[in-house]
Amino acid sequence: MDGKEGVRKGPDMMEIGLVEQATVAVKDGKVIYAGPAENAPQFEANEEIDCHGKLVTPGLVDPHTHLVFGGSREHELALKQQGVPYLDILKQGGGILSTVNATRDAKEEELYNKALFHLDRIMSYGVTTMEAKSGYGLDELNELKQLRVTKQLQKDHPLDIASTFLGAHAIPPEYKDDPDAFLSEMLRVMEVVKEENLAQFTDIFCETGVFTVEQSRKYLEKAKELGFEVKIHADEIDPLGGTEMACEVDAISADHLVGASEKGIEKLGESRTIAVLLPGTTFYLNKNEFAKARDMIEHNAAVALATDFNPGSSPTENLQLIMNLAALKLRMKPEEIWNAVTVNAAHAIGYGERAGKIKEGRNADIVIWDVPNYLYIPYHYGVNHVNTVIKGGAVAYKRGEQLGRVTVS
Ligand code: IZC
Ligand code: ZN
Repeated sequence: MDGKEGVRKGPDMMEIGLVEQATVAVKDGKVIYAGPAENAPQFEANEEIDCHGKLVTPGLVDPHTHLVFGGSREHELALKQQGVPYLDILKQGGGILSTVNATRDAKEEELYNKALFHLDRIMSYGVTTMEAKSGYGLDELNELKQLRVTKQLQKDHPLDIASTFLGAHAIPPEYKDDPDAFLSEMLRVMEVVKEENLAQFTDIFCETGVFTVEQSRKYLEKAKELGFEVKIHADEIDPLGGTEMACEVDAISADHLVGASEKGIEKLGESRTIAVLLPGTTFYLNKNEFAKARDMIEHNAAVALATDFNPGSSPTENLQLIMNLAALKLRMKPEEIWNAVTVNAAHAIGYGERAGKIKEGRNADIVIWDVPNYLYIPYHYGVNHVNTVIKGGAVAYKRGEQLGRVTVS
């Protein structure tokens, strides 16, 4: 249940610390015992939850989402069916830029209510800690607006949320001919983000038609000078060499990596950079080539998995579905998948010492599943297996009971 310390790289991803016939005891929101039932001390329990025949795991961690946005992009589905590539839709002013328009038009309160709706749904699938990126404002006013919504949600919602400034997500029409000037402007905004403590991480979309590897490297180096840990959207669609660069700048995570080169994969194994893979996006972009998870693990990389929840390339809150895709499309083993959505996912967002494990002294972030064993979830797909989500010792979601916090108009 606890197992090896630290991030789990390569063969260590097979270690899950499984305990059969376990007891978990919780007091004041913290785990005070986790281990074999037969070794558990006598507790005076106020409340007991019978988990016979059920699986109990740490709360899942979703380390890559674009949680706060206006509008939706269902009209792009028809374009996708006609075979129009994602980057072409963006080039024509759609895609990310269509969400930027909708986000700029939305009031803070609308964004808040919409994100809250999605957040409740994310938690209902077993997630207790996650990351949320900005990146649909692309100017000071609207980037800060998104980040303030995230900050308010951090205060109001039981889920723990790590915040990432993704001002460098696309080139807005105002800067179409001068991406370098746009990046300079985002570096200026980043200083405000730092002063107002609105994000722990900085991220950039390094991709054909967006930002080059060299632009991204410079931008992330500056972000580090400002005191941010850095992340990168790398080699998602075209293989540009972003994976190597991410390792060279010591990014905490490099995300997507579908087109990672052999050299990039080797570097992941030698660095502390965690490979955050997003097979839901590859599936939803209708691609045949998925990230080379097996090569990465064989080269001793630490792999994590995330939904990439966003209105364009991955409209799903369901991290369990990502676990199924990881099994079938990334050929990851069930043990590796569990580490990728718990321990490694937590490390990818700086929560390695706080989330991803059921461990004495830690917050009691626990999921009770309606399944007989841990192999079952990567196998039985398309439904929600959660029975109960416990966050910080309190029941935050229970199957069959409405959360009912908000209505979305
Ligand atoms: O809104 O399409 N890839 N950013 C980079 C995204 C996907 C989100 C989006
Ligand atoms: Zn993303």
